[in-house]
Amino acid sequence: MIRELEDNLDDWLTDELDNYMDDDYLVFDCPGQIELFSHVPVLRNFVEHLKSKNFNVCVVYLLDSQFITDVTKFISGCMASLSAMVQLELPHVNILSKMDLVTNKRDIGKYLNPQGQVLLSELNQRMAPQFFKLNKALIDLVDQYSMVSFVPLDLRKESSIQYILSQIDNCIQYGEDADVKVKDFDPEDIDD
Ligand SMILES: Nc1nc2c(ncn2[C@@H]2O[C@H](COP(=O)(O)OP(=O)(O)OP(=O)(O)O)[C@@H](O)[C@H]2O)c(=O)[nH]1
Ligand SMILES: [Mg+2]
Repeated sequence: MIRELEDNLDDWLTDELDNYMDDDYLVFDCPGQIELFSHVPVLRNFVEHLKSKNFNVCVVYLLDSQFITDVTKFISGCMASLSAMVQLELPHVNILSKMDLVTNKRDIGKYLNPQGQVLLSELNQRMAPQFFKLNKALIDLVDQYSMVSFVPLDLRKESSIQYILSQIDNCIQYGEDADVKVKDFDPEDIDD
């Protein structure tokens, strides 16, 4: 039964994707349930399908700014992002969203480019000693990958949106083909 559903979905998706042209830019807003990115292969299969259709795919992972109100929450957000990175194996942009809700932006740097030792000491201050070893193991994981950093998104600011778009375009190399296309090339122009 599930196999049949998956086949129907594949057929539907194949038909839908055939409607798009080479340089179309598609955005899929995925549901927030983390297990879809960490435990079950459904999104991985979806991505493979897109890649088989020659789409350049990039993950844009949004973490709410409320996650930086508490270092323990922030670490869980980093872990969820890492799970998606490992599971999907795609170019990946992490975004700290809803920045309009952050009133004190003074310490924001430590969350945008997290330093393991700083996070570890804050985590340890918040938790009982029996968790120190676990905290160290978690932070080591974030540090080892040294891939977890965030770009802030403030929807009120055009420049913020433009910056994020440029990061994503860079990841999927959107527009790069356009740069090298010489459609109207006229050999006679070469002498000018
Ligand atoms: N202030 C503010 N609110 C936002 C922003 N983006 C979304 N929201 C609000 O936050 C609430 C939750 O929306 P999202 O964070 O997009 O989450 P969702 O899509 O409902 O849920 P999942 O994607 O499944 O996690 C809604 O009421 C949105 O209007 C933002 O940039 N700033
Ligand atoms: Mg959503």
